Amino acid sequence: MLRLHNSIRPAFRSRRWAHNIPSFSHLNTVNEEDLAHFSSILAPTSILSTLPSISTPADDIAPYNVDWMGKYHGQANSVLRPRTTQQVSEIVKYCAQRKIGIVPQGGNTGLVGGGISLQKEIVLSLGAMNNVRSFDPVSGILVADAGCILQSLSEHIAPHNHIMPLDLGAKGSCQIGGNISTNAGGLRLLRYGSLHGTVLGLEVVLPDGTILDQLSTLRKDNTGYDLKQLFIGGEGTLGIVTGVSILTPPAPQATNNIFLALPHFDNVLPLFQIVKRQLGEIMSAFEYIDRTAYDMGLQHGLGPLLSADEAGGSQCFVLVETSGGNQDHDLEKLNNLLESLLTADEPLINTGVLSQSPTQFNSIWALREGLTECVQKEGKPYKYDVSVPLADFQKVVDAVRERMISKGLYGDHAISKVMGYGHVGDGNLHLNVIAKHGYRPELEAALEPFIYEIVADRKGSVSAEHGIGSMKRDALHYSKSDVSIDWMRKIKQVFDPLNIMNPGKVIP
Ligand code: FAD
Ligand code: 2HG
Ligand code: ZN
Repeated sequence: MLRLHNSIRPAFRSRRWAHNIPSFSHLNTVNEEDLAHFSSILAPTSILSTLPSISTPADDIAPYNVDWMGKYHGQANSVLRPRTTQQVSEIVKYCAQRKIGIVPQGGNTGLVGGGISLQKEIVLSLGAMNNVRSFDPVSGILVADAGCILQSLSEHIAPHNHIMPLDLGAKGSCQIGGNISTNAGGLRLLRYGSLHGTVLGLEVVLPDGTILDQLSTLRKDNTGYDLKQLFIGGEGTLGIVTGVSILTPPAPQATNNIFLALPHFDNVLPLFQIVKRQLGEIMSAFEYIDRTAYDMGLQHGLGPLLSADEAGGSQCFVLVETSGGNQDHDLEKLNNLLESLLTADEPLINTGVLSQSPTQFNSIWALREGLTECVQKEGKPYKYDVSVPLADFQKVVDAVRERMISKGLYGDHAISKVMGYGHVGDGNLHLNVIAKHGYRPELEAALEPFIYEIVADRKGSVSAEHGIGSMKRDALHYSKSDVSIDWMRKIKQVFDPLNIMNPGKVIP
């Protein structure tokens, strides 16, 4: 019989857990008169609406009303696609007068339901604002419209030997404005830090339509409160980011990666210490994949990076990337690392592979980056993006699986897989719980607040990098004190007293 480990069982039951339905009685729904006004601001092709005067086909508006996972379904009857900051400002000014709720939407790849309207708020999509405003190859400072797709920005600066300071599996669809609004972490955070450090300036349309121009390109600017920080991770609740100034690092001269198979999860921590010590400044990523996630990846055509024999007997896997200045020097370090790991008296790894070509380098990354899409093919995912002490990563995953077993909810009829992967280097676990045949209230009730309580017991965070959105609004107090939430409310009130900007998101 499988039992919860005592060490991981939540110590308390929260009496505050409830999904509250936000009241939107203060807001008006978009009507024909509003559409007529929007038509005076925007070109006809920039307005989509199910109302008779526009009659956009349902299929064309549907993608704006459902999130990437198919978990959150919106009810917006109209979508606006402005091309300029001035247009955004005029739209917002009008919405403030008319008390129409606005949901800013970027690439719609968010994983917490933040970019989907909850009732009938209008969707303001930034996708048509996609110009690079300037790039200085000497300083590496890029200024761009918020709707630029992350990958296209990478491609724009690549010929100048620079890279974006963030990289994520959604790079082909997510927008820099969405990245900033969610304070996305991703695969390069270990090396280049968070957007709170790399974003130098923002242009934001505030909830009354005022344009806040803080599009600074200064590295140093200590002139009072740094307002832009509020919009980084603000999830569209304080304003609409329309322009971005961001510091991009020079492309590393040499990048390599290795993929390691570990006999046991307990080896991850000592391995992390050794890898950090031996690779020093060239280590740029340390990513974790548990056995369930690895096997799922293989089933969906990722890899194999190791033969079945080599991978057999391994409980988990680690991807290490180096980014340095000298290929020979970096390879020597990596080879020495692998040799010392494999010849140790009590080896921490079963085996490992070092990529020998750009193709192999990419296929090692493809396994890690492709997991989110594989999960999606397996069923409907409940995603918990948590910060917990590294030593607890696997215990948390096991505890959740055991809970579902104990409730009779584990198996193809309900939860078919529970797995963990993520950014070990950042203490960020992606716990994915797959409902094979779709979302069901009793599955969610078994998972929440159970998981949030485990996280709170460990003084972790219920959102390491994906944000709060509507999914975790009522779980915010597991990671933030009442005093913090109170001050968040006060800040929201200062910026958005009418509560029109992404209402019902983030703030409980
Ligand atoms: P959307 O999903 O459109 O919006 C997200 C939130 O930001 C919403 O609340 C929305 O209202 C707001 N918003 C969007 N644009 C603006 C704007 N211009 N102004 C104000 N508010 C705005 N996240 C990570 O942190 N790390 C990862 O490694 C990672 N990998 C991912 C991999 C995949 C395959 C997928 C599908 C998602 C991944 N994510 C990851 C989730 C991540 O949050 C998003 O991919 C990304 O940052 C959101 O950008 P977006 O343009 O799609 O924003
Ligand atoms: C990642 O790190 C993303 O791959 C997505 O943050 C995480 O699929 C997930 O849960
Ligand atoms: Zn992640």
